Amino acid sequence: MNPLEPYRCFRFGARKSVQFLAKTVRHIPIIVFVGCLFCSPADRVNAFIYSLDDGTAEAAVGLRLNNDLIALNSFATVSGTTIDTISIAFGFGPNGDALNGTPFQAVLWNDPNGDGNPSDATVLATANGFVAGAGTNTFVPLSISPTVVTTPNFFVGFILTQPSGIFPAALDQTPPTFDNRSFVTASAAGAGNIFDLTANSFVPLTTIEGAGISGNWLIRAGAKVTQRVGDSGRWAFLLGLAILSGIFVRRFSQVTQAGRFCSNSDRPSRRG
Ligand SMILES: [Ca+2]
Ligand SMILES: [Ca+2]
Repeated sequence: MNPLEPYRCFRFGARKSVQFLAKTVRHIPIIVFVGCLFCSPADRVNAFIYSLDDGTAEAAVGLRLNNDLIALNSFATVSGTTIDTISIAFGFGPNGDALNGTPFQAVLWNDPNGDGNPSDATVLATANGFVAGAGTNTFVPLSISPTVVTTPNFFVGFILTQPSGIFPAALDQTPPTFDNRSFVTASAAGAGNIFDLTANSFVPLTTIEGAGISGNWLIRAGAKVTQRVGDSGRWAFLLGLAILSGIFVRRFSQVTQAGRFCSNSDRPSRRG
């Protein structure tokens, strides 16, 4: 009698194969569940304040004549930013209280070429308000239509027609200050241009350092920043798949080894 039994060997291989598949696939629901649990991304919204100042002004900047003054800060955009508030603290000086009640317009600009310089800035939103708390480091918040910023930088600032000899723009000079982040420009009263900042000729658009003064305006932007969370679960999922692949290879190797042994004449037949 031939000691080899190919038919029995085939049955044994099939049974092992079924066991192998059963042991392997039983991990799949767990891995898929964990992967779905962590891979299901969700949006997390956080309030965020864009600011260059420490909340206290050491100086204030203004014009000797009654002209339109425009002051603005540059910020790098955090991904997922929606600006909804512009807050400004106004300056001080002799007759600083005369500023209170002065109308102003808060402005949000984008930065089309993303270089942090507002020479190409485009207006995204505005809001009108009145100066209050001048010279007291009190921020006047103005709500704007929630605006998503898609450029790498953006600018927030104000335009107002200032009384002569008043210093509307409050400046933080406490170190550290940030160069090339605060800008100023001016035009004749009523001629200030927020849509083309380079068109203001009384004081051409410049950094505050370019005007011989260092510091940063007390001008802030309030934002909601939306961040996608749960992406880290992707790696947990991939790790699970890697483990599953390892189990598959290991068990496949065992089955292959068993199959070869079964078909080998060295293995005695159960019938033999
Ligand atoms: Ca300060
Ligand atoms: Ca630019």
